[in-house]
Amino acid sequence: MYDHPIVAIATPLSPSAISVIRASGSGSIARVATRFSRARALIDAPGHTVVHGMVVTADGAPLDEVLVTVFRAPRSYTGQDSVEVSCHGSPAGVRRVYAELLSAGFAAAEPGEFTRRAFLGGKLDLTQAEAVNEIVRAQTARAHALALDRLDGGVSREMQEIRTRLIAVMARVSIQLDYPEEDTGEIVLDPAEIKGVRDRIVAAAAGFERGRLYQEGVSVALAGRTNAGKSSLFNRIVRHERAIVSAEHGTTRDYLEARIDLDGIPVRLFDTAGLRDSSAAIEAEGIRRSRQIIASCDLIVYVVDAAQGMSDDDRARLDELAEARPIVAWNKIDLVPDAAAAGSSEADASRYARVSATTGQGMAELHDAIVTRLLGDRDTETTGITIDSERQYALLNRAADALDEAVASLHAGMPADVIAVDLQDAIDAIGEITGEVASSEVLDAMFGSFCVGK
Ligand SMILES: Nc1nc2c(ncn2[C@@H]2O[C@H](COP(=O)(O)OP(=O)(O)OP(=O)(O)O)[C@@H](O)[C@H]2O)c(=O)[nH]1
Ligand SMILES: [Mg+2]
Repeated sequence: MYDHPIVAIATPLSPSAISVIRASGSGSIARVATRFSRARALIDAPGHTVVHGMVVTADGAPLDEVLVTVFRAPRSYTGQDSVEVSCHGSPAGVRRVYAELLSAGFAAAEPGEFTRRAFLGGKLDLTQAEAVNEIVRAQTARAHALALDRLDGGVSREMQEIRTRLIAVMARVSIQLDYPEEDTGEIVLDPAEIKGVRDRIVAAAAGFERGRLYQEGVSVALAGRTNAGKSSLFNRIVRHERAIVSAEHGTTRDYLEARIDLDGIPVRLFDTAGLRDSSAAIEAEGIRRSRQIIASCDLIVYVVDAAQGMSDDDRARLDELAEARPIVAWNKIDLVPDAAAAGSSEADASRYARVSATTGQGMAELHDAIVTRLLGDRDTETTGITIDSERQYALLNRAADALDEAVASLHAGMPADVIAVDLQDAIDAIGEITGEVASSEVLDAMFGSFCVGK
């Protein structure tokens, strides 16, 4: 099972220098050879070599000039015989070559099927398989580097160590269960030992918050009254005259969005319509939409016109938003260089920034305030592993809960079989993270989210 020949287009279908069609499974090399001008050369090619030739139809008509890379089992990504056909990157041409391979008896690959085969063939564990997908989806260099570390097995190693320690504890409980007559004393289990493993699991789970941040990114909204300089700040941050700026109040109607990279965190930055009571229908609608955006963002930068000072209106809006703990940007500081005293008695650097969208003054401080807030306490431990997968996070929590139960049972003097149940649950949960224990439903759900051809 899972070794029938499959094929997929592995690169996006848009005009490009080269596109890659990938095939794997038993007999895949011979099958490609039935549509290749130099069949013999391909069939005889050693693994990790490249054969030049033409893809041809069953009747021998040429379709494209290609390079075929040959991989022989078990030295391939999937562990099976595989080929990668590098064609010219014309979407129409790539489709013709692909169709020809289907007619040669290949099945179309399911999403993630290559990686699923790699997992089943013992080439990767589940954390590494997920890392493959995370690498493909990474939006910033930092997210990419973190995912690459997971592919290297950082998470796997930590999970193996945790599981080994739990199994050692379990072995002692099992002896007690199997030979109760041998030793009538208490179980030789130290709650502190279980607690130690539990803390390690919790630390790994904390790495999820960090992983999420870099992989999924966050949304940040610029909010404030009309004319405070939100659009000017937006343009300055995205380094592009993107939003219309004018001295007229109510310039921005629809909110604008830009994607930026803040120290490796992928950020969706929103410029919004200035908040004021407006009877004009279009502006009122823009404000309504902007409020929705502001409410849904992870972080709000509230822009105050420092030349005007903080108005009662600003104070009311800030009260409304208090729960979100907005960062307050005092803009137009170039007009009022001494305005610090006027505004922030609490000169807390993470909550206030004095900036000028016009001169660029204070932008680095604003940047730092935003990044500090986004990282919060998430980046305190920079050497720890990061986790991006909800699946892994849920399993870590399940394991930690089970160990909490085990510790509580120990303290309550429960019998060994009760403690064994919780220990086993924790061991299974950690085993599911790496895939040592995995059902086909888990695999279906996981690989279904991959790209075809990965
Ligand atoms: N001197 C000075 N003027 C600024 C600064 N930032 C913005 N302005 C001016 O303030 C006016 C309003 O700027 P915008 O960026 O359009 O303000 P906004 O908050 O987007 O306004 P709405 O879209 O109406 O809500 C423009 O005339 C800008 O040139 C600044 O830092 N210093
Ligand atoms: Mg604006």
